[in-house]
Amino acid sequence: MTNLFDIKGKIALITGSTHGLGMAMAKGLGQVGATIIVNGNSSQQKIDEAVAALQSEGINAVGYKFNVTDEQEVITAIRKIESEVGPIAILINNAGIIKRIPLIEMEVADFKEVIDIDLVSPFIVSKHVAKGMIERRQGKIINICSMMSELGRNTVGAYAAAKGGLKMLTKNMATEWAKYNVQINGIGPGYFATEQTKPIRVDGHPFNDFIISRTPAAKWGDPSDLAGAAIFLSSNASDFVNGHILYVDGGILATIGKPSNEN
Ligand code: GCO
Repeated sequence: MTNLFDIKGKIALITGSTHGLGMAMAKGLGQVGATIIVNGNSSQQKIDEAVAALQSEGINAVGYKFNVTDEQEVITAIRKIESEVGPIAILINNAGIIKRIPLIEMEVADFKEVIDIDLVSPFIVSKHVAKGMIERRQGKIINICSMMSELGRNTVGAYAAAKGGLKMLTKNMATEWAKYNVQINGIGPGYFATEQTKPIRVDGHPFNDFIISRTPAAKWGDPSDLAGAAIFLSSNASDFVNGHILYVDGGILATIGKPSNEN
């Protein structure tokens, strides 16, 4: 039986992969033989450092700096990647920001910035990568959703609107592109120990205790916990899976939670 999870030699573009969950998925796919395209827009130094970290583990990695919200930059970058490295077989739309501000206090500009990066950019990048995938009749697109694709939380209204929209955009991409043998799915991470969650994860922070009690696995996820889901949705093992959001959340969405006096 061929290895359904084999992605050796496949080229995977992961947006926002210089750190955090993006870097973790880059490592996961790279360690099983995929060629990783690292993307970031903050600094060339961060991209170079991320590429070097992957290469130090024997992973074939190349870095490209471009702004995922700028359609012309995306078009140029995809052309450059596909001529210099090869066809993009796997796209993970991971780049995203969060602004923790109560809606009543949030400036419209802040709201729009979150929507632009977290929802509009996956549309822009997917639209231009999918053109090649559709021509080749093969491709995998993974949109990084969130618990906030399903649930609201104080102060993250713009992020929840974006991630809820990204869930439905995933389903619509599947509706329009699945007939070309392109599989488009989502991964919904629960609460993971990253820089993005550091402010709400420090010991003694009430949210830290809340998440531990609200997660049946009773811990924060480690970014490496996402590798398996990313490999599955990037491989032939998921060729008949489409429009699905795979939650990797330690069980948060499975439960209403329990009172503090129950174990
Ligand atoms: C927050 C967190 C979450 C997580 C993740 C959960 O402030 O609630 O940052 O948004 O990052 O998205 O799935």
